[in-house]
Amino acid sequence: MQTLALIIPAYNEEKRLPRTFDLLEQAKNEGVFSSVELIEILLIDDGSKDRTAAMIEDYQKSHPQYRVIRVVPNQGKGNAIHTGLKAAQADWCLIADADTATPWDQFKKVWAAGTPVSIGSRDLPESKITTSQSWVREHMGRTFNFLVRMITGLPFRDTQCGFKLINRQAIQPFIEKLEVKRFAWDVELLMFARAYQLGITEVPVSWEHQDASRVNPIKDSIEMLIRVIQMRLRICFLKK
Ligand SMILES: Nc1nc2c(ncn2[C@@H]2O[C@H](COP(=O)(O)OP(=O)(O)O)[C@@H](O)[C@H]2O)c(=O)[nH]1
Ligand SMILES: [Mg+2]
Repeated sequence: MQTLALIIPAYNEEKRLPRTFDLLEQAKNEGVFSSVELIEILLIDDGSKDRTAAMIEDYQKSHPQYRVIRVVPNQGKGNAIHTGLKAAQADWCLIADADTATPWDQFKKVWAAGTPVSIGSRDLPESKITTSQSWVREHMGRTFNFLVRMITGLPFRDTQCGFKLINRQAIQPFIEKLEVKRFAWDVELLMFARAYQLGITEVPVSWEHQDASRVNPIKDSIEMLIRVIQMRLRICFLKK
């Protein structure tokens, strides 16, 4: 049986993580992960200023599968995910946000896609958005994805959903080349996956917006766009 690791980046998530852990335990009991052997749950605490790491360590006493890796100081979501991908031992890594905006049962859909990289999407006809984000955030997201398609030629409607299944072996040839430490990390990984001819599927998932976002729709979107343009230039000169 193939093995699975969960990778959850966490920045100041002391308040949102307990619900995520409850939902995860519930999903495990309901057999959401029965097609794989779930061997590790890695939380990457990215220099949080609250009790995130201590809270996970407490939880770990009764749930030994959970493990916290601390990055100090805060370096960004992309860096946290790269850290998790390098630390994981499993065949597959499911990257998920700390706020369970995409319910755990959506794992079945990305798993069924069967490609080395399968990305959850909030912008396909079959995606199901149960609680929307604000008009501004939704349109910033759409515009960002439009520009990503224009600049990179990637065909995806939504590169930024925090729910992605990745075959660990398949990304080994380029994992050390990933450089984008903050929120545009997804676009970089997808550009590398395409350059290395990995199969990528965009999978419609359900999504429920959670409050208390750590992403600033204006400042972070501008930074992300600059990164995407830099990546586009860098990937032109990519040597395998
Ligand atoms: N490691 C790390 N994770 C972050 C950072 N900022 C946000 N995250 C994580 O990224 C995920 C998505 O963040 P969230 O605030 O829900 O963003 P949104 O729902 O996309 O607006 C959560 O798991 C956060 O803890 C950061 O600076 N470092
Ligand atoms: Mg969120």
